[in-house]
Amino acid sequence: SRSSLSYAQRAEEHRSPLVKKLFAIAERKKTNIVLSADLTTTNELLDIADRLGPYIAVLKTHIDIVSDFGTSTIDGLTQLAQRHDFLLFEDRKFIDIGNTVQKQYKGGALRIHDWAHIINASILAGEGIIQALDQTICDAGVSERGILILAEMTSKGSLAVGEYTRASVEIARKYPQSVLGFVSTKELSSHSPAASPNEDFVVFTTGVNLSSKGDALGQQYQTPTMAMAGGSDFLIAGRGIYAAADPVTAVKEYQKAGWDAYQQRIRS
Ligand code: S5P
Repeated sequence: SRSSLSYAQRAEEHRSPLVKKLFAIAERKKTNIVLSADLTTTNELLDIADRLGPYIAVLKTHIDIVSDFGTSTIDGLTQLAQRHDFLLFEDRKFIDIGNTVQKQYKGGALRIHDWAHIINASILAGEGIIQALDQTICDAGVSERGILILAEMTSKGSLAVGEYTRASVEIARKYPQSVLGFVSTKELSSHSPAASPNEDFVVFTTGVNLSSKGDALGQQYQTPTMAMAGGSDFLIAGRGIYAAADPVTAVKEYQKAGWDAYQQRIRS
């Protein structure tokens, strides 16, 4: 099955240039860690991206929480992504009607399409949102842009379950040009009946922490080992890394845990 293949094997067979690049980065740097860099000033964000960049495959941002956001934020992130060989994922969680999300993605104050390789979106509003983002990506003719559908959420009482999650997978299948996969707690497509044999969605799993089970506001964690065993491909960790006493030591621990679990999976 897909989860016993290496990133290199999947890179070779994947049709998306962006996924090929993502898997190639993972192999080169021996990391499946996505740093959720939820810092609130440009200096702090760029500083953590520079120090932890060598150990991660993707840097995930919430660019709207950066209080002094500006051109230097984007230029800085873009330069660091090149220097340290990682991709940029803006965790904007688009959720509106198609016409609105096109404007939020392509223009506005944040210019997300200009700099973020990966974005995510929810299907609460139906298929039109994915159709809209797909159209923007295809029309721009830039190959290194893709969408993850937020098919589940890690917070307590999340309503993104069952039929909603199944619908996320069905919609993803209709937009192979732009939808790379999912943000979910586990691999989803093999549980769904219509899976075609060469389908290969990438699974990003958030709510990953080595030492905590959750926070006071409903966040729920699993460990890197649990997530990889569930078919995850990339592990998103935030406070477990950037809020540690020594973030460099912490990111190396997550990198090792994620990579060991990956190697165990492809060997079994
Ligand atoms: O279901 C989700 C989806 C996301 S993208 N649960 C999440 O926690 N996230 C995001 O992952 C969240 O917005 C935050 O940026 C990160 C988790 O951060 P941590 O500090 O709890 O690891």
